[in-house]
Amino acid sequence: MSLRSSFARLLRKQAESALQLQKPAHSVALIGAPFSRGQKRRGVDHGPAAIRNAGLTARLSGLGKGRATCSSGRVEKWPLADMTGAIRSLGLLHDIGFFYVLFFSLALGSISGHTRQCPHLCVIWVDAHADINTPLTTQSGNLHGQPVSFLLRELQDKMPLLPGFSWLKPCLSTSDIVYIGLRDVDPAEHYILKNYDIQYYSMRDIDRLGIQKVMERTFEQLMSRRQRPIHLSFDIDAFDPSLAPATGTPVLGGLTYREGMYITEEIHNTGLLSAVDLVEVNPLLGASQEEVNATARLAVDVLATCFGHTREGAHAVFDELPTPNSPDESDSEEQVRI
Ligand SMILES: [Mn+2]
Repeated sequence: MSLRSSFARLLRKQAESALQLQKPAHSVALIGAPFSRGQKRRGVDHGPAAIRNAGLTARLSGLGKGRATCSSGRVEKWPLADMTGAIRSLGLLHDIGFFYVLFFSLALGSISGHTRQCPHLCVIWVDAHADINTPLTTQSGNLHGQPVSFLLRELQDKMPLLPGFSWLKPCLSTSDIVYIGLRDVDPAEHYILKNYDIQYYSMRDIDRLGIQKVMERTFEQLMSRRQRPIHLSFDIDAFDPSLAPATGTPVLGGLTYREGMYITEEIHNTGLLSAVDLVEVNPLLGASQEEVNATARLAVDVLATCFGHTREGAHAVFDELPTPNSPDESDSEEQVRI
């Protein structure tokens, strides 16, 4: 019996712990938004596919955090539009755990939809850019540099009425958002950050305080009155271009790999992460296939860490180490290859 039965026992044990881990509390739904409007560079609409091809689904499932569901919800039909419908369709998942949204330039729609599901959410915005120009201050005219201004209640008297945006209701206050990683901020954006008292940690602040302090202060700021769901908007250009070259607006001097992973580890550890936008992976902008792959792999690492991968090891498969012998197996021919 010995070897076979211990093997069977081990398998059974693994199956049991796998079943336990399939509690829906950690379901993850993925929505690709192959969308490139709102800016001039094409190719970012291939970002979701590149990230999936880099093994995202398997990686998330492998964390033992339940099923990663690749939603059939591709949102290209609703460019810039209200994502409430898509997010509501994930509402069931959300009631019992995480959902996860993979977007580009659609923070407008995803945050807007998410706030209707979770009115008291807060936003952590990790990006080289503040994306907070108003349509009247933007230098590039790119909508992808403006989404936050549309969302903030305090800025509404500075916003012109634009055709096609009537669905959008401002849903965040300036105290609901914290920026991390800024290093390319336009003058009007700087004015807004300062004068509207928006909390931000530029790369200089990260140099000065260290990433651990930055995360501590971020949570203090957002959770001081109460714990609330977190919407993470993570632009891959927050990383240094040496790590994430395949992106539209790279800026030197970005996050190191370790700083990026620390941010998402800490967010995961709060247990409050409710949705993630991972944006701006652009496979057409890598100088080589290797650059594209490196950027997509980095995105997968960010997302895996959001959902429980840790650098100290994810122990999901084992809740207990197998012991060598029960008494009836003491004479078994357990073999060790030497
Ligand atoms: Mn950016």
